[in-house]
Amino acid sequence: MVRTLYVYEHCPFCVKARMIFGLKDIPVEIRYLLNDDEAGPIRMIGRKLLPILEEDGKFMGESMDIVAHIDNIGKNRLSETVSPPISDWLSAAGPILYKLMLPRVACAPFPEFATTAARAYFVRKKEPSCGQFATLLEDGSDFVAALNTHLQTLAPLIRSVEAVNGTLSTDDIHLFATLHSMSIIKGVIYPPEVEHYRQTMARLSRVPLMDEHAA
Ligand SMILES: N[C@@H](CCC(=O)N[C@@H](CS)C(=O)NCC(=O)O)C(=O)O
Repeated sequence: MVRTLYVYEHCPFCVKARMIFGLKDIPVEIRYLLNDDEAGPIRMIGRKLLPILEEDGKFMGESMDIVAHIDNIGKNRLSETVSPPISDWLSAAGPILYKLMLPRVACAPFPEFATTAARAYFVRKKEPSCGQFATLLEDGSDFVAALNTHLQTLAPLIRSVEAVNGTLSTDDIHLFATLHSMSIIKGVIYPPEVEHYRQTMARLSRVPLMDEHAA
């Protein structure tokens, strides 16, 4: 069966969908769409939202639906046991992360921004909800400090570097996607347990971190 996953490199939801293929060693072709390509996703699922999985000519949106669908193939399913402190940690990190990540993503050399028009589309679309990127880039040091404090509280929650709760679960999908987004922010200090976890998950899921583009 031929499977194609349409993604943006920076997108945390796309990271979630990509991860399950790596974790389960299931082949998939990754295709990047330009950020201003509205017609493609709308033709596939009726709205401009990635990730989208194409399987035998059929299309599926929603990252966690894709995760569940691929997880149902073969052995080694994700555990259904999740840990409330992990979702609490993620909810608290989200608002800080958002304002730091989006302006940095907008400057990175990702395939979804291969044209000037695609990059401009992203900025135009995200700035209204997030604030002027130039201003956010000028001084984010308080936000970075807040993120670093928050990361200290994640370290004791990591039970294994191969699975945050000891057995792979959707908590790993959500947590790694957030750490992946964080990786584009320079000055973030990862406690050793978190560093080991994010490097291990990048390897196991075959989704590279964005460290090299950190700004
Ligand atoms: N609930 C969706 C959310 C997906 C989502 O928000 N994707 C973003 C990219 S991170 C998107 O395609 N937004 C439209 C845009 O960027 O124009 C999922 O989990 O797949």
